[in-house]
Amino acid sequence: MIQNILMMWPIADAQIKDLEENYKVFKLWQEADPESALGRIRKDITGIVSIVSDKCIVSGKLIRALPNLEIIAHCGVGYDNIDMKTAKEQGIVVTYTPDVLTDDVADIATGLVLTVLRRMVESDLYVRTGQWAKKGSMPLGRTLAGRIMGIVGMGRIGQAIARRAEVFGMKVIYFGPNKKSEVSYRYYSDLHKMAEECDVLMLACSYSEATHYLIDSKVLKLLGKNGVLINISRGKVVKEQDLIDALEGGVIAGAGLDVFENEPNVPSALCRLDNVVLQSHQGSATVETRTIMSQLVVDNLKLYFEKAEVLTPI
Ligand code: 8YV
Repeated sequence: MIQNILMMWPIADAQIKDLEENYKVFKLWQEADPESALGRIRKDITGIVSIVSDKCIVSGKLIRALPNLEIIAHCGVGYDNIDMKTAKEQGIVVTYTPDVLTDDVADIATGLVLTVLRRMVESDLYVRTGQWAKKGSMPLGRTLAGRIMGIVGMGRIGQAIARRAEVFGMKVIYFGPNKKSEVSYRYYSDLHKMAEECDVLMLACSYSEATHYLIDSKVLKLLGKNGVLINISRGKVVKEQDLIDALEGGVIAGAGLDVFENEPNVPSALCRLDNVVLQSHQGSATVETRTIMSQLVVDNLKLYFEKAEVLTPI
């Protein structure tokens, strides 16, 4: 029996081709009227390929509308776009792509620390706009070595960021729901205490009810006027308006943001600020990593349909 796969947003090209050679693939983003297309094919669909995107919300309503759905193969390590409760209730197998993107995401996080503290994006603009020649040297940046990085979420990605921070001579501390036996960094069970203690507050946690709006005006005030916030997790971990107020009011020194509350829409207030470096959710966005992530999606689907097994279940 040929399996019918619903793809809501593209993964890497070669892996889409591979899927098309083995299955019937419905590319929802190419449909002029996705609602009615779904209505026509919904009973045939046995698998979904999803990816972290505002275009790819695997809601409870969608899951319930597909009576023969067996597997959701997700391309990403964060899966907050999938209604996991409904998937579990309906007995749907869900897979994701952990580990393979850890280094790339940690690199972007480290790059943001470097670009914000050393004012590299500002300096690039200073040169391009001729201000260097007109005004002379730029205001000074800040040294990384000796600064304290407080990491929220000491999972795989948090640990990879910590290793990089140490190479730059930074001291690492962390906050999370539990102390981790595999690391020796100082653990804080109280986010407020850690925010007060650190210079760079690094968000590397997953998004859930527990981390929704974890970073608000109170945390930012404790981070303080020399503090910097870096977010490579999910936009909704931060109350974006509180962050804008803190940056505009000099409550914190700067921010490096790869993720936003309402992607791909970024508030113009953030775009106007010099002390902020913005990225378009680029954590795993390399040719190599996106290929490996996409291949893992394909491998999970194939193994499931051939042997009722998967490689990386959630
Ligand atoms: C996305 C991510 O998968 O894995 C995650 O949780 O946020 C990213 O790696 C990627 O941006 C594709 O949308």
